[in-house]
Amino acid sequence: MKRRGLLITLEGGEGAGKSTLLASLYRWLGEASGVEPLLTREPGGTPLGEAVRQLVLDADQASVCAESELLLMFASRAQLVREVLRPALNAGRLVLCDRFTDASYAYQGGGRGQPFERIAELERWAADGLQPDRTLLLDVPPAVGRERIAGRDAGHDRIEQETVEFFERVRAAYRTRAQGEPQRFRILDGSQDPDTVLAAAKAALSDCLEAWCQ
Ligand code: Z5A
Repeated sequence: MKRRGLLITLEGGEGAGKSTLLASLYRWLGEASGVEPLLTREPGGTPLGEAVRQLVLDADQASVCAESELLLMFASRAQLVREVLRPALNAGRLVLCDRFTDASYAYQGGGRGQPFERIAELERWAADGLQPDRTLLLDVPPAVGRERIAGRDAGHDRIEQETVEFFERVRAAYRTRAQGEPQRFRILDGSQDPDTVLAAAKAALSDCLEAWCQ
């Protein structure tokens, strides 16, 4: 019988340590599974998605309305699902995705106040109802995340320029989703040191990885 794919997603607020964890987690997943995982991200992951990313995170686009922002995130996602994720999962691959639909519930829903039922409708239609098998939520107080990225040379994208109150709402929405779907989500304390976070991430993935490898 053909092996089905495994979709793992990583979520968290700004400066939660996703990029840091992703690099070591990717290496570990490859070693532990014996196959090369596919690494992708949102917004982005396809030529169209990367162009959308440039546009939607551009700090000079100050007047983007919440509806446009939500639709742009889903335009990138619709393309990623059809061009990359579904084909990879149908081919039985292990996929690690930096953010997915939960980010739209957290940022555009929690942060911007877009109705969750509207996001759910877009999820069914534009994202083809695709659900991750496991989602790791890196949880840090927004003040900690903000402090971490304060001196970054690359500057701050449009969304990173939002207020601490915005990121408190994002965090609350993420936590509510995680609490509502305990089989899929694992909440990791992102304020711990990187080695401890990596160890917690490995433990949080071991059951689904083991089942998938059988
Ligand atoms: N977005 C959205 O609004 N709606 C959607 O549907 C989707 C996305 C999909 C792009 O995301 C933006 O798109 C994002 C949400 C929005 N906007 N915001 N904010 P992204 O994932 O590309 O960018 P990001 O979330 O802004 O990532 P980031 O700021 O680069 O943070 P990070 O990847 O979580 O952190 P990091 O780069 O790994 O670490 C930041 C610093 O902290 C760095 O100096 C590290 O060395 C340090 N660090 C990392 N881990 C630790 C630990 N454990 N301890 C101490 N220091 C640490």
